[in-house]
Amino acid sequence: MEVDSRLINKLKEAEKIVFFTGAGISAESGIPTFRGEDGIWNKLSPEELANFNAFMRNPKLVWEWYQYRKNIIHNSKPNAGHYAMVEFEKYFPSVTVITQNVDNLHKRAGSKIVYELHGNIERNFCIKCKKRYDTELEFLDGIPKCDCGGMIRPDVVWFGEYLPADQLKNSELATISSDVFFVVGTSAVVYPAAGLVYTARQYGSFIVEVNTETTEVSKICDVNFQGKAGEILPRILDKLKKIKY
Ligand code: BV8
Ligand code: ZN
Repeated sequence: MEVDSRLINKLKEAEKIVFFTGAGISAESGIPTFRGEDGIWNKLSPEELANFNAFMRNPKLVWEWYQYRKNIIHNSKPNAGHYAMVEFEKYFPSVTVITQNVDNLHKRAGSKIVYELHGNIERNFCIKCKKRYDTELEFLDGIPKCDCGGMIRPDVVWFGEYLPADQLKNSELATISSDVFFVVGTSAVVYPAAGLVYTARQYGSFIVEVNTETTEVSKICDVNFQGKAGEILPRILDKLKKIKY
């Protein structure tokens, strides 16, 4: 894979780097994506799982789905793509990760600034009194209950729910001031997260897509690398090392 010379020239003078990531960055860690051929939503659609009404209608099914995913996540670890993003921090004064993923892998890899737009599967709270439960949960007949008697839910953003305002605001600010904006492993169909790519374009960032397929935003990116993030990001990093020394 030839690393585009335009990208290298941009990286030479860049100070602020943003990595905007989706499920594809965790695919090589063994965590299934949502919409690919092996996507976890092929069997059950997001509407049936990732929304509050679905949870109230069938909390046991939704918890089964999150426990299934948590189990996969607990047995997975960050991959070369996550670690390459961490290493970028050695070469630029500002590196920000904005993720749609709830799997905690960017933090486990060691990224210093991570904004989680859709929450984190390791965190939970009571829907009645909002008490947080970020440790092991006790399941009673398939549903964890709070000491107040309320049901506990995962601290993730479901369809129709607002994204955490601080995470979104900070993500927008980082995007606006970014010199190079990497879009990694996302189908870019979920809003308002995907809107960040258009914000990056509006403010003149150099946009680099890394994806195994073309996506909704491919045409507005300056450079498109078609392939696996765990292979492409380390190769870009190798090129970077040669110019930065
Ligand atoms: C909201 C839950 C305000 C957590 C998820 C315009 C503006 C605002 C809202 C909307 C709008 N238009 C529509 C909406 C509504 C809706 C929406 O966007 N619907 C879409 C589907 C049309 N948005 C919302 O409801 C949002 N809330 O707007 O609030 C509001 C409030 C009240 C009333 C009205 C409005 C909430 C969105 C969050 C939903 N929660 N998940 C969880 O359980 O995980 S979304 C779900 O999709 C995940 O969070 C995931 O992160 C996200 C995006 O998916 P991707 O990460 O991109 O994953 P995907 O599988 O799709 O793609 C993987 C990609 O990787 C592929 O391209 C593949 O080619 C690539 N790939 C695979 N392997 C590799 C790879 N790339 C590189 N290397 C590899 N090895
Ligand atoms: Zn409670």
